Amino acid sequence: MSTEGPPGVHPAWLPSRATQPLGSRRTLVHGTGTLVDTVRREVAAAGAPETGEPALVLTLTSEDAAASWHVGEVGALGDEGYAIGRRDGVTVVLADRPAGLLYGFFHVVRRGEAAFTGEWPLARHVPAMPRRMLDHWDNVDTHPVTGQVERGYSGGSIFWRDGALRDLDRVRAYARLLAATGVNAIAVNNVNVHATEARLLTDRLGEVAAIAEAVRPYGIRVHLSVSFAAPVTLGGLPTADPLDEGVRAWWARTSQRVYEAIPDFGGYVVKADSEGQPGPFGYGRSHADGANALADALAPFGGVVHWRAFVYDHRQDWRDRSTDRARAAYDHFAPLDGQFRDNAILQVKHGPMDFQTREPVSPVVAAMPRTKVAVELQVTQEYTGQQRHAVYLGPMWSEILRFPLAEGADVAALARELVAVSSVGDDPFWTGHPLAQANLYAFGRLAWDPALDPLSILDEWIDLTLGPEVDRAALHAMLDESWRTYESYTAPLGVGFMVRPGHHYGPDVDGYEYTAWGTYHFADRDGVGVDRTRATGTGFTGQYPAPWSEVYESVERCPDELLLFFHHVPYGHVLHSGSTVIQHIYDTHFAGAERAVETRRLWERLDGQVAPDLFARVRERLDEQVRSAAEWRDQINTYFFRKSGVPDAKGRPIH
Ligand code: BDP
Repeated sequence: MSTEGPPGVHPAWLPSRATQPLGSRRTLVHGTGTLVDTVRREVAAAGAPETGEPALVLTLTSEDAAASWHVGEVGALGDEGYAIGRRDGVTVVLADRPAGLLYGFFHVVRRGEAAFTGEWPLARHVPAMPRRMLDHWDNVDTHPVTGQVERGYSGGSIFWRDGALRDLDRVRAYARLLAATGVNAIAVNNVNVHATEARLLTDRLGEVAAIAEAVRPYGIRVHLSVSFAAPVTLGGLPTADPLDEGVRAWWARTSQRVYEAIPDFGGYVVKADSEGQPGPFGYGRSHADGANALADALAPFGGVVHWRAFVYDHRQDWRDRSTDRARAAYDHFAPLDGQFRDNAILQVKHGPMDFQTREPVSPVVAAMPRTKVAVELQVTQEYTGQQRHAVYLGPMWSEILRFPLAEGADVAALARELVAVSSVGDDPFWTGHPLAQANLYAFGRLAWDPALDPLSILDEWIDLTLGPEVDRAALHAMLDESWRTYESYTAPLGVGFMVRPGHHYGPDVDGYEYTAWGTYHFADRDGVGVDRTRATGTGFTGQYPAPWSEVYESVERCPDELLLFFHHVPYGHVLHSGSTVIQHIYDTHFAGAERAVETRRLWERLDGQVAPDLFARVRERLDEQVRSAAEWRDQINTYFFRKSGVPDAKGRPIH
């Protein structure tokens, strides 16, 4: 098995170099099962010798070889956990189940030489989230508006080309990369299910089975986005009413066939009654009725339905200030708490709007204690620079996961699962911008352990991908603050959607201001921001538990970075930082665009240290980032100068 990945594809964080520390050391693997065999193949591919004293032992706890390692001390390791320690010159990985052994193996790879030095007691590692999932928004065909991968910035799909399933070598290499981060589930197709993709559930099911077979050796299960209208469009029934017996029987039969083809199939992902997708509202039913119908069909086989909470009216009247898209998910779903089946998981975007650069955490995450909630992030950088801007999202996600939304519980504790929209395509660098790989890597690592430091995760990625000798300081200087840098030259203080409509790249302050999408900033000559207070606004702040309902309600207590998300304030309003809103806009936009220039300068230090094609690709993207950041700076500053008439206190050029 090649460890470098398929030809023409740039190795990502698991080139053979990463497994080199194993190459000179004898390794013993004890246990049986598909994933144990995968570990054996990995060890062999790393070139580990077959004779001599073992330096690494990977064993299931049920094997005799585990007996001398005080297994009892670390307690149960579950389906995916492992324990790792080192004694008498031998590193040991123990796991109760084969998947744990695989994750333990990748732990050794991550640590490199350090896994073979010193002595340390057994330490237990179990994932915080039982499912760590990536949703691909891939179409089989190329869609006339959204292309083949919706919001994809890395070329075409790794699964399909020209309407047919591709050679799956690349997918096998992808599964290996994902397993090394801890991801254990993928949904293979777009949540907006078009006619061709709908058939993956029925007559094209063989393609899904082939993908499942390709990723299975790395512990990854396959899920499928399905259309709520499938009983009508595929089954020829007169209705898709979730309470109709014929409809329920159709889902049961169809799901049975899926499991005959793919015994470890994960389940369905559903976007219903949202942005034109069909759903239970069309039949006068609730979203619990809708989700439960599919959950019941999957339950006999152990499958789950991921039901998305991204449900809102995208045909709003922009003149009506009482409507608020931020409220929609909570308004639709919070009253249904307790009504969802055990195998129905409500998939909630991390913020109340739509993956903006800065949003508060969605109040839905704390509002449904009797419902299993998955938090959804976006690895693909739809609103954060589209893989043309170097933006490391680890710090943003870490902030979200650690946010203490409910009394005594942060988001990571409230969520049962973490899901993200994938950023991978058939691009030679996997993610378009080579540095965007770090986001994919960080997603898996944070889903495994949300307490990890995102900057240490970045170090892991640098070591594994670019090697330990590269100018790490330059990379940290480029990436550590890059999310905040992007925020500073784009939309200020929690205001969102100042992007060009449709493709969402580049500035267009009023692009969505007078449209039906519900994404407003309400800038006028006196002020800017959305009043979401209970006192005078949309009442959205009331969806939060204390203390956040009060913190966000209060213009004095609201954090600066979310001020315009929650309040409409005059341009002269003084922030906690001491600056006025208008001066903050000017200052951050000038500074952000300068930091983009600095980022480009820092990359030059890596010339000669990384592969020339990789170096060139990043350089080309940085040129675009610098251009785009200047464009953002000029348009945002000019817009607010013309609206407010307030000149820049520092006298810089604004037209
Ligand atoms: C938005 C995207 C759109 C997706 C939608 C979703 O612009 O392409 O279909 O989210 O999550 O951010 O369903």
